[in-house]
Amino acid sequence: MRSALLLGAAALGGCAWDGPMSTVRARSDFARDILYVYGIITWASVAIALVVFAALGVVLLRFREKPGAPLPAQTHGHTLLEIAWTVAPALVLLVIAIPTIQVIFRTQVAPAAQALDVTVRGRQWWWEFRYPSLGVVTANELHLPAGRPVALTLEGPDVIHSFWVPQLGGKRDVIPGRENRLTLVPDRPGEYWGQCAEFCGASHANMGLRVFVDTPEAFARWLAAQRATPAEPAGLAAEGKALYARSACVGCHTIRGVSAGVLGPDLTTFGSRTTLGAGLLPNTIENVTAWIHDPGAIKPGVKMPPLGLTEPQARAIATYLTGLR
Ligand code: HEC
Ligand SMILES: [Cu+2]
Repeated sequence: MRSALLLGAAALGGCAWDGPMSTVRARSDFARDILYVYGIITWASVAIALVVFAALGVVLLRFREKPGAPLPAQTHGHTLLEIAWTVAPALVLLVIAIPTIQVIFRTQVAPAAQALDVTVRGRQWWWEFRYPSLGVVTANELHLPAGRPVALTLEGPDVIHSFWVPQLGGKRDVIPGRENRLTLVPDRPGEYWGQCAEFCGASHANMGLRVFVDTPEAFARWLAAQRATPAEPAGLAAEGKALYARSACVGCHTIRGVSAGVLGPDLTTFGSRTTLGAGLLPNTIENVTAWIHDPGAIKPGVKMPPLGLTEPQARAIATYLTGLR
């Protein structure tokens, strides 16, 4: 009994109505469609369970063995019963199938003409976001304007990932060599958490993302900051920039005007991100210093090698990078 209670408590501990990854608080048309099907299936299951358990209760009570009672009537091949238990499940399936198929088609429609195009590239173990029409590239934190349709093109260079932001939509697979699409209209400003939902290797569990749905004005401000050339750093940050520019970092990372690597996230405005390492840690100088020093100690299997920098060197670069905003 006690272990059952403990197990139950542990399982329920994962439930939260309004957590940052709640599927029952839809914040886009896509998520609302999914929630609608989810609601139908849940309530249909509840209704069926009530009928089944009520029937079970009646049978258990009425047909209990009583001392001296004769064997109850035995039934074989009851045509009406057989028809009933064939038709009833078929009806249940129909009730589930019609809205499900409707929603499948609705969530596959071509994007609206005024939709904002974003290419989402899932990589081991981070996300790249490209806005081809705006000329912006960023990583791990996607900004979208509220109320405007967005057309995501999902692709990737390595293995299969799955893009999933429970309050906005997904899961939709990100498959190398083909383009999947996901179209949605985020309707309320806020911060929404996402997660890769297809096992993709050592740090799959550490492949998170954030979506910031901004008011149109806040989105315009964010966009302007992404496009601006960051101010020339001074002091420790200037030392960091010089160190960065002559380290192997430049082979993997892009910082507009400084380096043009493509294996790792674009760091042009890294300081404007709230998290480090695909949602893993808050983006602070301390954490970035530790990351640069030995990323594998923070994120198992990470595709960024330790580069043998001393702690003060790592700190100088971290100061430079977190100042890029
Ligand atoms: C071999 C390629 C490679 C080299 C060299 C490299 N990195 Fe990385 N870096 C990556 C990859 C890949 C990631 C993404 C890791 C992840 O989140 O799974 C990354 C992530 C990062 C991040 C976190 C970005 C984010 O959005 O969270 C920072 C900061 C960073 N690198 C800085 C550096 C610095 C500074 C150097 C040089 C000292 C460097 N990197 C050298 C490949 C590289
Ligand atoms: Cu994954």
